[in-house]
Amino acid sequence: MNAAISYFDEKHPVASRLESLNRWVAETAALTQPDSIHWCDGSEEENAALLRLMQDDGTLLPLNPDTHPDSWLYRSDPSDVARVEHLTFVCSRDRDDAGPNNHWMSPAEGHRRMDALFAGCMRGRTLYVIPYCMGPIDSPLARCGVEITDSPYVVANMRLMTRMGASALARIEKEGVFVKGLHSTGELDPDRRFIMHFPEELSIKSYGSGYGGNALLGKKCHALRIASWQARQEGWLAEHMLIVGIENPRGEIHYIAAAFPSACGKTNLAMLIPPESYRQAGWKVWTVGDDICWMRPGEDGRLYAINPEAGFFGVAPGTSEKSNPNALATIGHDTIFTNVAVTADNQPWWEGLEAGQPSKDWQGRDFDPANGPAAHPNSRFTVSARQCPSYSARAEDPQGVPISAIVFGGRRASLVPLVFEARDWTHGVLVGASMGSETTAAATGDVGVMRRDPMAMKPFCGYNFADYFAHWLSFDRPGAKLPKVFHVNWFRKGEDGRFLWPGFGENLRVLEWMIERVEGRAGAVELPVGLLPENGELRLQGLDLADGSAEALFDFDLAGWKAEFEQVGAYLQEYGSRMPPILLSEANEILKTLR
Ligand code: OXD
Ligand code: MN
Repeated sequence: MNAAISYFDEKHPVASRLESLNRWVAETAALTQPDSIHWCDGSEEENAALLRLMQDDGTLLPLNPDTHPDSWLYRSDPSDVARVEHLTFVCSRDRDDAGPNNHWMSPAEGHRRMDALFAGCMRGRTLYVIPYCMGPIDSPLARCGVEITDSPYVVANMRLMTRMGASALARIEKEGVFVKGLHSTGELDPDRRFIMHFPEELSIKSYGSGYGGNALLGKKCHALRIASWQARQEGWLAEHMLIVGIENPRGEIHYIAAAFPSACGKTNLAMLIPPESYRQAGWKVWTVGDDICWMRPGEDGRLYAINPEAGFFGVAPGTSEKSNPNALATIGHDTIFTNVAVTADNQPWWEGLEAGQPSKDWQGRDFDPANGPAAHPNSRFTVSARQCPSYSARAEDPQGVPISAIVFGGRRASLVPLVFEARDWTHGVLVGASMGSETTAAATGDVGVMRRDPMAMKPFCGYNFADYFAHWLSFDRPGAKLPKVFHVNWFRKGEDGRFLWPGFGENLRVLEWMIERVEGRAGAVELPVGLLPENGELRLQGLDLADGSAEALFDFDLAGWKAEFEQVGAYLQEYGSRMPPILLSEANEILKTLR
């Protein structure tokens, strides 16, 4: 008998009616040699047993049950705390399909390297099979996958971040198609760590990291890299965007999708609490998603979006009663914290929490400021979205929500104004394509370095950016009722190095202007780079801005913009003949006007 098939006996029962799934599990087991196989059903009992197992072996430490019931602390290996972009590959048959924006390896070489790492790696461990669905289980926009992992921490996180277990398996068996994700934490050796994507095979192999972005394969690997490839073939978009509903005093809700690079405030914007005067006037904010957005044109020509995730894997540092009270309320119970510090009474703690004091740092050492921050700058919380007080009633709508505006935004200390609007869809695609932002701790490498991060997808687009921009442009077709496109910059600084804009809840003022523009009720002034709010149309009453800030936020630096567009032109040229000519000419026209 085939060695692979011997994995299906009394000890390793067949658990699916889908032959291709059983076969893949058997082949993987034959390669990785686990002691046992567990098919996850997603039940409460299963979760409780896994949590108990991890508590018993010290993987999870219980937090203060009075202040944070049913919540856990996980301390990762100190070398495994963020995404590893330099070790992340797209293995397409043709190198040009992956594009200059991705590291590439041939599929044969990718499999060879990964299979060598996976050989025998699960000896002494349990192999978990996690069927999951990205998106509401009954949504035509949702897509399914199966992750095989040897990490119970991954199982517990996938349970919070996706619709996982029996219902997902039932959908997979009905559809017969699923993304295959194979993961092992391996020996956590940074020199034996790779995250590889095989988009033509709808498969992922990830070895040597337990960190969320590398190991929860439903998230970045499936819902962005593989899904962006699938979306191009099937006529939709898989984006690194939050989705938020803004309800005005008339009770109308506009849904906005916004792309910001990792750790640039997507979670805060998605959970925004309106300023007091707006609250009194009846404004409300509804959270649909904080990281990923799948959109496709509906019959009425509008774009409809779902959040493929079921939970938040949010950055803890900076989360406070002031910056994001909804997030704090969300993570008050049933939350897994990763790499945060703890107080003397065992509550989770991080820089910017503005309450309590750290006693032990993220590595479990007595806190000593000489060792650096108490919580790792990329420490995280994993929690079900259903716990969020502002969770939208439409978040589980299988048809998704109609999108009124798309927002791009980077972290730019200078040049880029608080807000501007794109003239039309083509200009909007250029605005997204030319996004720049300073790097953050969400990926290993230098922090604070300006880089081009088109549509906040630099680390996540599973194919050539030139083809991706062409795909975006293709949505502008007869009958389309596309959202307006905007660009924001919450991070502009004054000459004294301080942020000019207070951000957080006050960002609603900027969203209000966008909505007024969508409804045709606000004016705009045209500059070469886009449309800016007409004087007085951005509501600033009641906002305590420092003298000159309101002007400085919109200050137009002609020489700076010329330099910016020269760089953007050169950047787009790097993609060669695949770059859509219309994008190059649009950038050129702007440069000419600036000159
Ligand atoms: C994330 C990221 O975790 O973008 O969402 O890194
Ligand atoms: Mn993200």
